[in-house]
Amino acid sequence: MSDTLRLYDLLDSPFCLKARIVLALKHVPYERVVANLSRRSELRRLNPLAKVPVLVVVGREALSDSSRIARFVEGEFPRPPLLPKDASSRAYCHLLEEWADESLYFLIGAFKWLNPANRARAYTATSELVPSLLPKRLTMNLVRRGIAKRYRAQGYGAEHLAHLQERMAENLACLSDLLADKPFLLGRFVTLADIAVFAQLAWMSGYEEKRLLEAMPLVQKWMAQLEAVEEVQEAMRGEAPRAVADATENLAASV
Ligand SMILES: N[C@@H](CCC(=O)N[C@@H](CS)C(=O)NCC(=O)O)C(=O)O
Repeated sequence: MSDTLRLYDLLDSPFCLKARIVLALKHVPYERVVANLSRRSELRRLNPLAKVPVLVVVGREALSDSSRIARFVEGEFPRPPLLPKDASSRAYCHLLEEWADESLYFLIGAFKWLNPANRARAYTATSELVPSLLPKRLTMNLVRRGIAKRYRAQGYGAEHLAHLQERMAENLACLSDLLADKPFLLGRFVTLADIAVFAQLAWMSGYEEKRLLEAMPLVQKWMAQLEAVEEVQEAMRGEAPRAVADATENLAASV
């Protein structure tokens, strides 16, 4: 079997960033596939929900969902460990990851797509979604309206932004309290909890609500620490790690 990994990816997706950071920290090389709209049916075959990221282990399986991808990569490439060993810390790590992936994502998605002040930036950041044969602005308008409709179905529109921003401020205050006595969320080492929360807040940093971080020095310090890591910077730019013999051998050995 081939040991090639292929990541269906979008740059302005926090879940893709989470997967890229995990792969980067473990120096696992992969091919990046831009999951633009012309690949929609290809993506749907790999993941019936047509969501990114999807990690394809060529000739073996396709893994969708950033949390599943992270656990697969942890199993195949244990170094450096990103999940705690003991059951209680592991459960706590999982809860923080869920909080990031569900609550924070919901709020930041609303900021990106419902706040008119973010529209130009949202369109630029998401432009790789639109293949060159489609009209960019028209397609982005359709994408935005589709997402706004989903928020509306849950009772939220632009008129609720102030409330959602207040909720984000409360969440950031909790995060700040969690970081008051330790450098990372579970202590001295980076875990998947840090990566999941960081990926969401790094996404928010591209938008007007970045200002909410300014009132949170401990959160800013924690983010700056992660941003200073070269592998994290590469993942943020969408660059895959270069091949490292050790990493590919690791996968091959487990097949
Ligand atoms: N729980 C999934 C969420 C993935 C997700 O929602 N991805 C978004 C991009 S940030 C997506 O592909 N959305 C397309 C859609 O909902 O149609 C994960 O952790 O990977």
